[in-house]
Amino acid sequence: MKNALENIKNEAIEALSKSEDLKALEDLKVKYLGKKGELTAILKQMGKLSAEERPIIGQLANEVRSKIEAKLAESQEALKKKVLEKQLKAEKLDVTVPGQTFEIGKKHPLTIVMDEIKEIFLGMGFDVVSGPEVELDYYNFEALNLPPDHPARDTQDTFYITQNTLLRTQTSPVQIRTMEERKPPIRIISPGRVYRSDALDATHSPVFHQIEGLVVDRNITMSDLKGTLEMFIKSLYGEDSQIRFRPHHFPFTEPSAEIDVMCFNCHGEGCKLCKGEGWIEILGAGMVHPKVLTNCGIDPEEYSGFAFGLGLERIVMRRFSIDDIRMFFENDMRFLNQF
Ligand code: 2U9
Repeated sequence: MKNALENIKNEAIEALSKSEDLKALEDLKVKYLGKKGELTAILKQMGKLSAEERPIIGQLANEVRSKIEAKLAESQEALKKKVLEKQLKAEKLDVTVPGQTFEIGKKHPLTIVMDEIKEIFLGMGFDVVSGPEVELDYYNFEALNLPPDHPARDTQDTFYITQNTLLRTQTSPVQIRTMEERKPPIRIISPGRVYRSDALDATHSPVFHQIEGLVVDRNITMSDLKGTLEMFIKSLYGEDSQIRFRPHHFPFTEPSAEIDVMCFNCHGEGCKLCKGEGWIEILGAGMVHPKVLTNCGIDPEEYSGFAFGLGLERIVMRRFSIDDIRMFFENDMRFLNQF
């Protein structure tokens, strides 16, 4: 039995030294020291021994158990240390590495100017109203006093979806819908996308942005129109901006005008920026045609109004000296990062 104990001790210590992981150590602990382990098996034979031999073998067995437990603890400690070192190496964090910079988002140039114009009119007591981009022929043309054979209705200019649905060519339908839904006084602007069947080139895009405005109340006159637009242009281009009204014609306004702002580069002399004109066309406007009011259930004998419209891309291109409208939607970060 002495030899058996000695063999178990050597075998166990040898096996513990070779173990590669904590699970293997646990299995060896069960194998040698467990209830059904090899050491226990030997101790069960103690009954066969004489009274003199029993204490000797008992002590030897305890020494073998202690040595195996000591070796087990040492191996567990060594393995745990090895696991920790491996983990630390794998998870090493070099705090001297420079941080990752994240690109922060920026406002698109069209949004910058669109928001500026909205703020100006909100400051003058206007509401901002939106409406559908897929419109009925009625709201985009008929209600605006554009007769069925008017050239603007031609498919050369308009994207038709069906016989009487289309992509709106201006945001005027929003004003029509608002006049159907609200009683005067009305003071709104309607910014948004509009669509025209134009060939894409540096100055034309099939989709662009407009901002239209409408005021309807009692006793609204051309003076109100001139005063409001002058206030708007001075807010947008500075207090010393000068504007001029040129007579024009639109089917939905009478009288109508086109409004220019004096070129801020040459102060009216004429230069490259204003193509030698000295003045830059900014928007169109006029007194709402009585038929349009009537179409919306508003009595032109009791109420009057003015309306205006401007193209956003044209204004933004001039402000930032952008010479190709396609830059607005090609999402070139070299372009967008400049704003
Ligand atoms: C209603 C009645 C009248 C809107 C108007 C203009 C003049 C105008 C152009 C500016 C540049 C379109 O984007 S653009 O090409 N617009 O010149 N727009 S009056 O008149 C209205 C609108 C709604 C009910």
